[in-house]
Amino acid sequence: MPLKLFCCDECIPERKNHVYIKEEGEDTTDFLPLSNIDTIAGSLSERGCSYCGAKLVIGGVIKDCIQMIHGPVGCAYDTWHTKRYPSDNDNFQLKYIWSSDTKEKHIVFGAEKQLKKAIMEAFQEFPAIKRMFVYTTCTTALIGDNPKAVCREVQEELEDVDIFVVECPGFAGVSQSKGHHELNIGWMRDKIGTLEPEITSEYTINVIGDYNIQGDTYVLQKYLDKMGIQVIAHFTGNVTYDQLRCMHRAKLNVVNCARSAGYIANELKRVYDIPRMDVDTWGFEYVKVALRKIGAFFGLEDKAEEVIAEEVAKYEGKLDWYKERLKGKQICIWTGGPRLWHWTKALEDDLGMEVVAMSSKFGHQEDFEKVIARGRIGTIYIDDGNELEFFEVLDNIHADLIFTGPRVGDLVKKLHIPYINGHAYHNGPYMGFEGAVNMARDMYNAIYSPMWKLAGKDPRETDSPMWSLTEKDS
Ligand code: CFM
Repeated sequence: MPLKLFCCDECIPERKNHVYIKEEGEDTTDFLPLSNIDTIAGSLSERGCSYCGAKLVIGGVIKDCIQMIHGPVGCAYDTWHTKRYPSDNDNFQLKYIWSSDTKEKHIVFGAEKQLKKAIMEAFQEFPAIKRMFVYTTCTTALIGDNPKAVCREVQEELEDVDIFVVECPGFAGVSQSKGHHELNIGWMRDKIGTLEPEITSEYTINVIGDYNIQGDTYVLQKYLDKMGIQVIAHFTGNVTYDQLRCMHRAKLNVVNCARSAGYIANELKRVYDIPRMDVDTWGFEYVKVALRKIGAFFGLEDKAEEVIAEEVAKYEGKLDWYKERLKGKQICIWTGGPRLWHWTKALEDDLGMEVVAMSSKFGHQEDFEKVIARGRIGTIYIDDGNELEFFEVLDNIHADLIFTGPRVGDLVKKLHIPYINGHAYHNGPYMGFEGAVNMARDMYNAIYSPMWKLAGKDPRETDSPMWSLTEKDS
């Protein structure tokens, strides 16, 4: 049971149960690090809140609705414009955010009237938009507001609008994962089955758990179009509110991010008997498998092979060029959870890289089962890691590159280790065949950047060419 207590965690020894190093012969039925439980007091967690999981990750991606945040204005601001998920309607969802802007007096007297006023104003200012998401936050949940009643009232008054309320106060659950769950279950309960789609193909699917990060959805859509498959809804990349209401009409649910959206796939199975098929849409070899699985389900094997052959012809040579230069490089993946198991073996198999440390903010037991099964011996697996632990990891291993968020990324850059945005990507999309090449290109550019030769130089050193130049000039 190779648990590890980092030196920096001596005063919080419970952290030992969250760090695991895989040994030869170990299997996940013997041991898993603890996950999806409260952050230990004293550990500076990287996790997000439940509201953030609902709004920033899933609901905020929808391209044609008003995003009304019922709470103080900061909750809206902090989840506005920070995630790169474009849309084909000129990025409406990235441009705007709305807030009921609750203040002290609303905490004392209630904020429902304030919410109604904000909703009415928003619909008036954007008369073409008839759909809305309303999110609760810590404050408005604590004072016991009833936003559902407010929204029912508005719907009766305005008639042509449709509003969905997510009860996702930040304090609910232990991480953003709770917000994913709330939104999945709420949407299933309130909205799925309330509209019928136009069916244009006998092969219909939902793509679940893909958020069009820098265009991922467009890549997948292109392959599926070529196979003659109709996507009823992408949950939730480049999707409309009304498309998501029609998810009950798909014959198959294809699930990529099982963590954030496995719930809705399970509910669609339970209620509508739609089968769930889990795939990996990142990774050159994994995408082949994904397309073959979808093809096999519908008897479209030939179509899948055609798409694969066409894409491989275009991109395999490029990937090989990067593989030559990236093989043997050691990297860390410190993101939310699923990308650990989607990426680790893909990077090893496609590019010959070695993933030496992985940290998941909010993965559950099943995510650790998957990542440890797919990961290497000797790799460090961390649940809910904190910054001090990250620095200690870097003292103990060699890393050529780190996939993480901009905050930790900027810190590791100070250690002269390149980082790539593992959440919103550097220059995506990263999904599909072309995405695998983009990811390899970004890694290559990061690792081989000539900037690293300068980064270690102190201009005050007398032998530094930069310094001597300045001295001569003066
Ligand atoms: Fe799924 Fe995601 Fe992720 Fe995620 Fe996230 Fe994300 Fe992530 Mo950042 S839905 S769980 S809550 S793949 S925002 S697009 S990158 S931590 S590993």
